[in-house]
Amino acid sequence: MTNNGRTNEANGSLRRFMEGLKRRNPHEPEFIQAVCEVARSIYPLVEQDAEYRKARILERMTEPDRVIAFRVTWEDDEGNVRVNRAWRVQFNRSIGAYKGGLRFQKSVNQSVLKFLGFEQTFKNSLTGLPMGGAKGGANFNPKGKSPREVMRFCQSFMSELFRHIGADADIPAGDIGVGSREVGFLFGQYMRLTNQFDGALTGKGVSYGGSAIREEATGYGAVYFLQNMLEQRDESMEGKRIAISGAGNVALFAAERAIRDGAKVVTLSDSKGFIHCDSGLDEDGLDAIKTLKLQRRGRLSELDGELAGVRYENGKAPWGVSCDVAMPCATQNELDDEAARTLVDNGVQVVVEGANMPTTDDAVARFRQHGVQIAPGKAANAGGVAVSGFERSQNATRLSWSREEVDRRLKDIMKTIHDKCVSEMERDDQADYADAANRAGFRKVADAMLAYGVM
Ligand code: NDP
Ligand code: 2IT
Repeated sequence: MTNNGRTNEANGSLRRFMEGLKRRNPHEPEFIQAVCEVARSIYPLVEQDAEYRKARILERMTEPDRVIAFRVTWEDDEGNVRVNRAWRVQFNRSIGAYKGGLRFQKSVNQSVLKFLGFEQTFKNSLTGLPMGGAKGGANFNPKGKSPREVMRFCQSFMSELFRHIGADADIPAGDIGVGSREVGFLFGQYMRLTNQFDGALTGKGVSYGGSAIREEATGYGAVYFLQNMLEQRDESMEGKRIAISGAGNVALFAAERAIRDGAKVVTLSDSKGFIHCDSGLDEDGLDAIKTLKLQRRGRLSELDGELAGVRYENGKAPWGVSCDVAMPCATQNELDDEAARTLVDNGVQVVVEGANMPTTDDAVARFRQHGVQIAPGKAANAGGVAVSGFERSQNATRLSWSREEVDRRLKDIMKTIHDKCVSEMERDDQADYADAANRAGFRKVADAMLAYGVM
């Protein structure tokens, strides 16, 4: 058969695979989007390998090991009984115990958690640490809830979840709406129910088994990944204009690292609008924003006119501001084609995904078409789960490592992930960072699955 014939046949069989996936998972657009993006990159590997094909590796990898769904009942401060829906998606444990965060947000549903669990499997593989993929959460909206309501919700949530997790079984952590306060409530209830103090959750406070740098890890790691990309281009962070979206855990620590490393952070955003500081935020300004967002749980709009040189824009995303680097660090599909077009027109060179799947498919296509490099979330934001892996190691050995040691290991892991991507790109000059991350993450999981036989 000619090369063209083979390509057509491969495209046909990828199309049939995607049609089957859509039929089996109706009403799950985020999950289908995530699989489609990965399948396009790895299909050539599957096609070339008779063992992968015979083992139906792609069909098996796109079906979670199990999805646990449960009700969470709790009482609000007025004594009303409230009911939420919750899940833990245990996606794949071929290379280690299930590992991945918990998200509490009104919009959480099974599709979102399946996409996140699927991505997590590849991300965790890229870290080189022995961790499988999982994700969980609930359609609970923490906004406007009192701390006691959040505590009661977390305790009720854990009253079901505890039987499905464990230090060597499944290790949850934080994600949107779940930070160190929530992990504290969750771990307290886990301990009460199991009578165990162990590493069944990560993201714990440092005084009760948490790791140094876990809070900073995702944002710092994304900036370390960017530094590796810039080095590859013979460029540096100095003076780079970086537009960041989000003002949560990932965004704020990405901003901190970027400012300390000489870049100009020109934007941050929340779900209501964004702030623009054309000369670049300084550390004092960032500290004020951290206090507002992480401690007072307020809105960026409260800063309007409060910080010198900072302007608030209501109801808009930050992508209209001219920048060299865009770092979407809020949520999935937050950067669409129109935003991509504006960024390209304004001269963006690099996009680093701090969030999971923040760039829509057509925005990715537009960036590719214009030679803008994209660091995919599963590589660039892997620093968070990597330091969660370090937290597990510290818990298992009853030791705690210094900030310097964790930071050094985080830097090393981000460089290793970057270099794995570069060597995949050297194997195939058509591949970009996203293809490379998908392929590098895939091989390890696929080979472990083959080793176990048919299961
Ligand atoms: P946080 O809850 O700490 O912060 C989320 C931020 O994004 C908030 O500023 C929030 O605004 C904003 N946001 C949320 N949803 C939307 C939306 N629909 N439109 C606009 N803004 C929105 O979450 P994290 O920082 O932990 O997570 C951010 C992203 O990073 C997620 O994609 C997550 O999956 C990913 N990630 C997180 C890791 C971690 O360790 N925490 C690790 C790797 C990836 P507001 O303040 O108004 O709510
Ligand atoms: O998306 C992610 O990688 C996370 N939310 C962190 C998961 C973890 O287990 O630390």
